[in-house]
Amino acid sequence: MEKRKLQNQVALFEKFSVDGTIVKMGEYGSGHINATYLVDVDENGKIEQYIFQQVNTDIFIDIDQLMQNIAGVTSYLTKQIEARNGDPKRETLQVIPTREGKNFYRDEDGQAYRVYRFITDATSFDAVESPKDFYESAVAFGNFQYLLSEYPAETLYETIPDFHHTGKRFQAFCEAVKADSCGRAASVQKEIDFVMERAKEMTFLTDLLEKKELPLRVTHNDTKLNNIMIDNATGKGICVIDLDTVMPGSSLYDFGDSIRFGANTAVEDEQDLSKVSLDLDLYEIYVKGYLEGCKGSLTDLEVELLPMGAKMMTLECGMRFLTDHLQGDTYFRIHRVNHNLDRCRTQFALVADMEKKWDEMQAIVKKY
Ligand code: ADP
Ligand code: GN1
Ligand code: MG
Repeated sequence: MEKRKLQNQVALFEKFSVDGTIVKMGEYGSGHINATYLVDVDENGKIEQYIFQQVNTDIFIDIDQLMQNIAGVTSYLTKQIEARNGDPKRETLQVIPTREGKNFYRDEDGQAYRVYRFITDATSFDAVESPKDFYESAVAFGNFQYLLSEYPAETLYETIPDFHHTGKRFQAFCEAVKADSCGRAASVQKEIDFVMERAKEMTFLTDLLEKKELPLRVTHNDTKLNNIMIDNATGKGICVIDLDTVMPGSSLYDFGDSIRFGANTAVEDEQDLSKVSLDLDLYEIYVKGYLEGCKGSLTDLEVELLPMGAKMMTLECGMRFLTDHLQGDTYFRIHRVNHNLDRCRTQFALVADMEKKWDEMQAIVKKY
């Protein structure tokens, strides 16, 4: 995706139904997919803030469908939150329409843009700074799952088909190794071997979903810690953001991806692999919070397989980073040479550590 220049972004922001003068606009956040800006607008002397995004149209093919999903989910959540006397302006994303009443704007080159109300007085963390934040994020992601448990899943479009079908991700990986389009395969043989040694495990979760032994639910599918806003005053997980991948999926994807990102003792792109490990205390805190947030809605098998969710999501994500490295970094935004390779290595180091701590991971789940 080619990012537009900032001065063009100002003109694009003016397509949206916001009345006031833009006083500040700058790049914001550390997502890997969209181009995100924070915009300060003077509205009759009061500064209001908005998130303005150029949505990644290389990755999300059908923005109409993507925004219909988001509009559907956020208006449903608004009702759920109101019924519980919450504040929907802070507890769910709010889409700001264009002046023509559409939920996104497409420019003449086919690039897509949207605006959300900025969630004020809250923080999205790139790493766990206190165990309490991680616990609160678990409750919030569990609660998100719970609030959407009656949502008509059949009305949701699959914005990225087979997003967490690890078996299909593995096939794509094998094709990337074979094609070796950038001539990088020989230099990452160790990482390729790591994947191949686990080839048999790739379809573990999807087999159970296909056999209906695991239920298909409406899930978030990208439950990184920085996709949740933690309220600065109360420390509660106030709002789940980044709803691009809300689709039918498994609760194990949501649980697993949170562990992958948040219970790692190192950041996702750490280069010193000796710093990478699974923090069992954080893992336990998350198990507790997630189960509380889900309010008893998970089946016994889902609970039993939580450790497997963590391992599969970490393995899959590492494999996706490696695939992108082999294909020349066309998917995840990189900020340095070999960035995706570094990200892949942390994921595999974490998988290896989970395998070592497997019995403890299972024992913790049994406790709850
Ligand atoms: P990406 O798909 O690239 O990760 P996100 O939608 O997650 O994009 O946005 C990137 C970052 O921008 C988030 O991690 C968060 O810090 C910030 N952000 C996004 N939406 C909001 C919002 N409505 N209010 C406050 N911060 C937001
Ligand atoms: C991407 O959008 P963001 O940065 O929250 C990716 C996730 C990966 C994650 C790895 C749509 O998440 O699937 O797990 O990077 N999102 C998409 O950090 O591919
Ligand atoms: Mg994000």
